[in-house]
Amino acid sequence: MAFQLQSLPYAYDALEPYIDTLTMQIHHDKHHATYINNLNGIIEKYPELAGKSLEELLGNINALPEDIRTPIRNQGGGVWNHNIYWEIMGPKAGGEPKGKLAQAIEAAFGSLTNFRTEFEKAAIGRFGSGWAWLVKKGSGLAIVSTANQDTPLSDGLTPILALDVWEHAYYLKYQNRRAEYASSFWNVVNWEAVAGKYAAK
Ligand code: MN3
Repeated sequence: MAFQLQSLPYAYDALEPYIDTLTMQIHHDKHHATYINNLNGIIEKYPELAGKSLEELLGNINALPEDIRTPIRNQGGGVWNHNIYWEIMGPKAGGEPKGKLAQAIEAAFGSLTNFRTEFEKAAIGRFGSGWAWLVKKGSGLAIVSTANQDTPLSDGLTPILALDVWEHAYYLKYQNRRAEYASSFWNVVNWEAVAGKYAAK
């Protein structure tokens, strides 16, 4: 069965004023949808890959036929990365993580404030297009950034928080001010969703 575009778990205007409605419409309905269509176009030509999950495809890219490794990394990554990005945001969100996740962040980064600073640095410092991530790494947490639609899944890491820093994610509202977009992001982070991903597996 072909991959389906995951619906936004909230309305297009739910993240206002931090992420604007038009950006959400174009980002989800055009950009994300295009990755889905392109990915399905690739899989169609390789029936042996049909039925594999994105995690299976992206977690072991070198097992794929050589000519589709880069296309799957780009298009499959584009699908998976946006799925988690929508999932970890929400309306009336923000605030602080609680419980075990809060403890793990403190253990890895010293404090929540320090974590935010380091995460924003990863987002701002990514040259060109890409992502900033909080990932499970071994028994702890780490911040990484990836280029383009590369995903930490391909490095054996488990992402639990994602920030899209492609210009399409923020340019209509923030123009060249990526730092402002990154610091506004904390107002829409759904920490319960992040904690759910932290607790999984
Ligand atoms: Mn995007």
